[in-house]
Amino acid sequence: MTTVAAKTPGWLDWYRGPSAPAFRLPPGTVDTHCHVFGPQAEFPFAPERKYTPCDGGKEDLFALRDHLGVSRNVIVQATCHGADNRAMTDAVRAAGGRARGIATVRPDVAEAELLALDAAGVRGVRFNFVRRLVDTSPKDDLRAIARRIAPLGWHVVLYFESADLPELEGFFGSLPVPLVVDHMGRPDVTQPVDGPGFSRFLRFTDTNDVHVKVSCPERLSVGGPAALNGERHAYTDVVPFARRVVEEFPDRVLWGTDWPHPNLTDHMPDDGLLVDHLPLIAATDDLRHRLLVANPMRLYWPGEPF
Ligand code: 0GY
Repeated sequence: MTTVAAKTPGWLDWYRGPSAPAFRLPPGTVDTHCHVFGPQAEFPFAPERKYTPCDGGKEDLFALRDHLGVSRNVIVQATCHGADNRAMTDAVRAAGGRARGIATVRPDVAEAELLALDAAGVRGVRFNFVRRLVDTSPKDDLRAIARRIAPLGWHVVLYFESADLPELEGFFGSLPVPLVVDHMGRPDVTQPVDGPGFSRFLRFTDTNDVHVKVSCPERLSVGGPAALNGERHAYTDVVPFARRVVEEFPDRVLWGTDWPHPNLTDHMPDDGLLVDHLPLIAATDDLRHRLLVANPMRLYWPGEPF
């Protein structure tokens, strides 16, 4: 019998009744940042994980995709599954061409496994520097992984805290593959958008041709989901940061829901409200089309019409 581990105390489950967004996503929208958790009985979590989540399997992800009007997903390996990519690749395969994957691999990953991941729809690996999520990997190991994936045309997805960028950016710039950054490099939104911290991130983005996910307002916000004047506007303290990136790098921004929203502790977002955040951060149809359709299609489905 499979032993099912209990959830981390205080764990917040994803929200089962997302509202219908008022904003209609353009046809072909890609959610470039979401995960699957298990289900644990079928895909056990990794022994080295830092948290045990609720289940959030592929059927629930696909139901959310259809509810929101999303066309495609990029499913990012969640740290609770370590380098066991089976839950993620199972979901990518089940999506029948409507999903790509981002894997976690170790430096000694077999060539045959990389090829199998590529065939399943994986297009990159994630390097995670957030210490509450993973034990830090030696940079030599990460360099070795980057060299291994470069011939496949994959990229590296970087997840780090903004305070760590000064120490890491030289290393990031030395990697021989394209770079994608999660959640705008996690800015401190209590600081000015033109202050030294975010300016440094924008310079890093510019210099290294980085793609940036303008995702996770719910994770970055200090003000929280309180609606403004009773309207469906939430997480307004994050808006100036996302808007700045969208306007400065319109051809290199990506969007994602981050469902099932790991490790949130104060509230679980309504994914419909996250969609309604989009017109605030991308003010025109043209900017929204690039953010939601053109940019992710070029990166994850190159050559396919959109
Ligand atoms: C995110 C953010 C988090 C977690 C993970 O893989 C993960 O465990 O990505 C987080 O806790 O900040 O992107 O989902």
